[in-house]
Order: sequence, then structure tokens, then C-alpha cells
Amino acid sequence: MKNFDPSLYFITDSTFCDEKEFLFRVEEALKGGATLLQLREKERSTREYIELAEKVHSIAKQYNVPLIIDDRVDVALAVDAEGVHVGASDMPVQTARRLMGEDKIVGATAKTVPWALDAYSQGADYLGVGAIYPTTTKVKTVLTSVDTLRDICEAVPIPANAIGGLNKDNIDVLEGVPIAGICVVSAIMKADDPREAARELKQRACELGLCRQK
Ligand code: TZP
Ligand code: MG
Repeated sequence: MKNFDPSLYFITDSTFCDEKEFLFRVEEALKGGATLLQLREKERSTREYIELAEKVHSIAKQYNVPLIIDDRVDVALAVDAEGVHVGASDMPVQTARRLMGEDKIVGATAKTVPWALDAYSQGADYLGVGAIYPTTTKVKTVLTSVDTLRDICEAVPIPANAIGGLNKDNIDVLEGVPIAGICVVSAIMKADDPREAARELKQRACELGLCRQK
């Protein structure tokens, strides 16, 4: 199993602020304790995605946090990111794995046990499972129950993270579920103080036994 810490997986959304503010918020999240970072861009051209990924990667490296690129293997390879995340309508996991190589992180979305087993058998290193709660982030998704999340965690030997509408006041619902961590967008990205938001989330997740104790 690859050595990465998915306990506080911060996924970005750059659509509501300018680039300076965006990069500031990303760095603040890392200062607050985010352990894994995903750049998630849906509207940018390939050139723009790569340019932003280079900037984000140089920040992430300063904090030793792996950068995962959403959807786009070409962008991940172009900036030598640590990994890629693929969903149902993206490149198949096994293709992403073949292109990225064995050493890179390949993550996949899974909403059911069969889907999780399939992603695992194709070479996924971790799973994102959700949405656990309704989300305000722009995404095509359906809700996944906590019972299904638990079933997925128990069915596969790779880390599975919960995602969707999670914040420090509602992650208690995950207590006792053998997840590897939580994925959040808005709870950090749109917080008044992203560093403090990341710190509080991490603390709460650790109190609930949801994150690696360091
Ligand atoms: N996949 C399922 S829910 C979601 C994604 C990308 C968005 C999560 O965003 P937020 O703001 O943490 O609810
Ligand atoms: Mg996708």
C-alpha cells in the first residue's frame, strides 16, 4: 500500500475567487493540516489547468502534501503530480493506472460495493465514497448511505474516504465507520478562515478516530 495520508483530504474549488485568493486559501488549508490535496477544475482549458496545477504543486511540495489531479491524467503527468482521481465518466481506473505508472496514486469514486471492488481490482489506491450529505459544490452525484460506506470500507483493503457536505459539526455520523479520512471542499474552501477550518476539522476527525494519529 502506498504511503499517503488521506485523513484530511482537501479538494479545491476555484470558481468563486480570484487566483491570488485561491492560492492563498490552498496554502492556508495546508498550514491548517490538510494531508492530501486535490485540484479539481471543470471549466478550464488544458493549458489553464496545467498552469494552475504547476502553481498549486509548488505550494503543496513545500508542505510535503501529495497533489492529486481530478479527472485528467494528461494534466497530472504534465505537472508530475503525485496522483489522479477518476470518476465514473472519466478514464477507467486500469487505464489511468497504466498511464500513471505503479508509483503514482490513483483514486476512484465508488458509490456501491461492486463499484468499489471493481475499482480496487483495476488498481485504485483509494476510494472516495459519497455524497454522504447533500452538497453545494457543483457535482453530479447521488447520496450514499453511511451503511453503504461502511460496507465499502469492509469490502476493500484500500483506504476509503467519505465525501459530500461534510463539516466539523456533522462528521460525528461517521464515528465507528472504518474510513481512512474525510474529503471536503466547501468546509475549508469557503470558510472565513481556511487554516482554522482545516485545523478544527482535523482535530474533530482525530477525536472521532477518523484520522491517523501523529
Ligand atoms: N463528489 C461527491 S460530493 C462532492 C464530490 C466532488 C463535493 C463535495 O463538496 P463539499 O463542498 O465538501 O460538499
Ligand atoms: Mg471526475
